[in-house]
Parts: sequence; C-alpha cells; structure tokens
Amino acid sequence: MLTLNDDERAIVETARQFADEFFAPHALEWDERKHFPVDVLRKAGPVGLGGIYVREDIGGSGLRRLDAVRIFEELATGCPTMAAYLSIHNMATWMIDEYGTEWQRQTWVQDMASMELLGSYALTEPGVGSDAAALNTKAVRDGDDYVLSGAKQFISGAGANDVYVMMVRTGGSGPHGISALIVPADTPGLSVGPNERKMGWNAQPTRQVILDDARVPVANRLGSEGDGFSIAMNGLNGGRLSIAACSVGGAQSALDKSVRYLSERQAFGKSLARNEALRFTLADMRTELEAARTLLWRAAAGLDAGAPDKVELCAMAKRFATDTGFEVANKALQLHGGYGYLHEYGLEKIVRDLRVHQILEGTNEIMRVVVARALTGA
Ligand code: FAD
Ligand code: 2MC
Repeated sequence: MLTLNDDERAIVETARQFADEFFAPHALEWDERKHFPVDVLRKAGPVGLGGIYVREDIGGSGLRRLDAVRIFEELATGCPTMAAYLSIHNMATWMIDEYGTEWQRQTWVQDMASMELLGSYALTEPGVGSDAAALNTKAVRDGDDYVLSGAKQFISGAGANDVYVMMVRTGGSGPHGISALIVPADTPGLSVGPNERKMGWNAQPTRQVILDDARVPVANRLGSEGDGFSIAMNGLNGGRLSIAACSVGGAQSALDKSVRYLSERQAFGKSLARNEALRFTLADMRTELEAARTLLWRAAAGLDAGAPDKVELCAMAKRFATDTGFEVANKALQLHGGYGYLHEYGLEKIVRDLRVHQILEGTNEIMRVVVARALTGA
C-alpha cells in the first residue's frame, strides 16, 4: 500500500500529466478572472477523471479511494481549485452510482462520468452548516412529485452545473427526516444567487440555490425516505479524503517551488538553500507533508476495506492533511520573501485556495467532534 506498483504509478502519472497540461498553465489567470473552465473540465471525462471510484459498467473508472487520493493530490499540483471541484463532482457521481436505481444510474451517472453533465452537492443552508441534521429545505409530496422550498448556501459549481445531489427534509426533525434527491439544474422554480466573492477557490463558482416550489419527481430520490442524511455522510467520508488530498497536492507544489527558489536566490554571499535555518524549514515541510500523505493513504485504505473506524480515519486525515497543507503552503510563501506575496509567483493563490479546505466538507472542529465522539462514545 505504501509503495506504488506499475499500474498505480501509471494512474498517478496520467493525473499529473493532465494537471501539467490543462491546469497549471492557466491556473493563475482563471483565479484572477474568476473563470470556471468548463471546457477544460469536459476533457477530464475521457481520461477517466469524472467517475474515478464509480463502477465501470456505467462508464466509471472503478478505482479505489486509495487511487482517488493519489489522483487528487496530482491534480491539485496544477490547480487546487479545479482539483477540488472535480472531487465534489466525483462525490456526487458516486452517490448516484452507489445509492441510485438502475434508471437513475443510466440517466445521470454515465453522463457525469464522461463530464457531459457537471454535478454539485447541496447540503449546507444559510442557517445550517455544521449542524447539518437540522436542515430546513422542505420537500412536500404531491402525487408523483416532491415540491421543494428553501435555500441551499455555498454550493460549489452552482449556476454552471447540470445536476445537484440535494439533501431535503421529507419528514420530521433530525437526521432521519432527511432524503437525498437528484435535482436537475433546469428545474422550474430553482434559481441561483450571485457568485460569492471569495478569498480563494476563485476558479469555481459558489452560489446560493433558491427553491421556490420546484417540482422534482419522486423517482429522483436516492434510497428510501429518511435515508438522505446517511447517504450525505457516506458521500462526505470519501469527499473529505479527496479534499484533503487536494491540500497535500497544493502544498507539495508550494514546497517544490520553494526548493527551486531557495536554490536560485542568493543572499549573504551564498544561495539561500545553503542557509541552515531555511534547510530545516524545508526538511520539516517535507516531513509533515509525508506524514499527512501517509495518514491519508491509511484512511483511504480503511474506507476501501469498510473498516469499522473508517469514519474517524477519514475525519482524522481530513483535519490533519488540510491543516498541514495550509501550514506548509504558508511557510512556502514566507520562504519566497516579498515575491511570495505577489500573484505571479503562485504562492499566495495556493495559500488562499487551501485555507478553505479547513472549513468546508466539515470544518476541522467538526472533524475533532467526530474523532472525540468515537473515542469517548459520547
Ligand atoms: P457554522 O456551522 O456556523 O460554524 C461556525 C464556527 O463554529 C466554525 O468554526 C465551526 O467549526 C464552529 N462549530 C460549529 N459547531 C461546532 C461544534 N459542535 N464544536 C466545535 N466547533 C463548532 N456546502 C455544501 O453543501 N456544498 C458545497 O458545495 C459547499 N461548498 C462550499 C464552498 C465554499 C467556498 C465554502 C466557504 C463553503 C462551502 N460549503 C458547501 C459549506 C461548508 O461545508 C460550510 O461552510 C461548513 O460546513 C461550515 O458551516 P458554516 O459555514 O455554517 O459554519
Ligand atoms: N458516515 C456515515 N454515517 C454517519 C456519518 C459518517 N461520517 N456521520 C454521521 N453518520 C450517521 C450516524 O451513524 C447516525 O446514524 P443512525 O442514526 O442511523 O445511528 C446518523 O448519521 C446521525 O449521526 P449523528 O447522531 O452523529 O448526528 P449529529 O447531528 O449529532 O452530528 C455531524 C453529525 C456533526 C457529524 C454531521 O452533521 C456533520 O458531519 N456535520 C458537518 C457538515 C458537513 O460536513 N458539511 C459539508 C457540506 S459539503 C461541502 O462543504 C462541499 C464543499 C461539497
């Protein structure tokens, strides 16, 4: 597990080539222009990046979570924001593949795996984030439809996507009153708010989604009524690993830039890479990233194996790798001196992009809640 065989290396190299060719050359410009490059995302389908851990009979790549985290790490070396959007799209696609009927799989998964349809995941609401089981968006049964009213907040990809996997309330309060629905983006009664102005993740849109008597067929429900919270959380277990992998990849590219920069930059009569204090900083960055990567692989293997502690492993890896990734990227910025603060060097973008990974897909405080509950049983 901890060393790659030839097949695993080939998968990683494909992802790296994709990142090098399609993400890296444009990442700074997309960030500056707040441009969501849908045309580039569509190219990810034919190389198997639209349904990485989706079954092969429907066009997925049928890979493990262990492969997925390695792939997202490589993609994020080119652009953490685009890698992160792909990770959310993959999570939504997997949820339909895993919990959907055959009709739902045929209708959506195939085209999502090929990236003809772009997916989003909609759990958070304006008044409900960490306490997700308290969500309020209502879905009232009317014949063969649900009628949706409410709002979702901070939805990645909204306004440019084709389909939402959306968690709504079909029953009483608490987690067991929640259902998961596949909601096409062109559903009448569904509208989106303005693109949020953010610190980072500028190359993908984040919008509110407003539901005003939006009708969705009951046939679009994943699983039974009341299964939605469990489906949402099971999607997030893997999602948390993928986001964490994006932090490791972004930070690795910041470290690589730092090694190059310190080797070239001269001060006090020698290259900065010969300065002992800075060498120790580089050594710690490498060590901490390797520790994060190792925990991530261990958690992914646990998720693949259905380990009894898979939820805590995913939470630990998400917390540790996103905190480590941010800190390593921030140190890399410091190592570049004033140039680290300039847009064109690419460091400040990585820091801005990685900061939000400590907040979304479950804040790092919530990750500690999950781990502490598992430890103490309460
Ligand atoms: P709150 O839940 O209000 O938390 C506020 C603070 O209190 C946080 O520091 C939190 O950690 C802390 N806190 C809360 N409860 C506890 C507790 N019990 N113990 C200790 N500390 C606690 N959501 C989606 O559904 N889909 C998306 O695509 C999506 N994309 C996003 C993209 C961006 C750029 C951002 C910023 C957010 C996105 N989110 C998305 C929402 C994200 O998941 C939430 O912001 C996050 O879960 C936190 O919820 P909140 O913002 O309501 O904060
Ligand atoms: N995996 C599988 N099942 C889970 C689970 C997980 N990670 N977490 C909870 N569950 C189950 C749990 O086992 C229980 O099942 P049952 O009632 O059948 O025994 C049920 O869900 C309810 O769980 P809790 O009793 O623990 O619910 P509670 O409300 O106390 O806390 C908490 C749940 C805080 C862990 C959850 O609300 C949470 O993870 N909050 C963070 C929200 C979040 O991650 N949002 C991310 C939005 S997406 C995003 O940001 C993107 C960028 C896409």
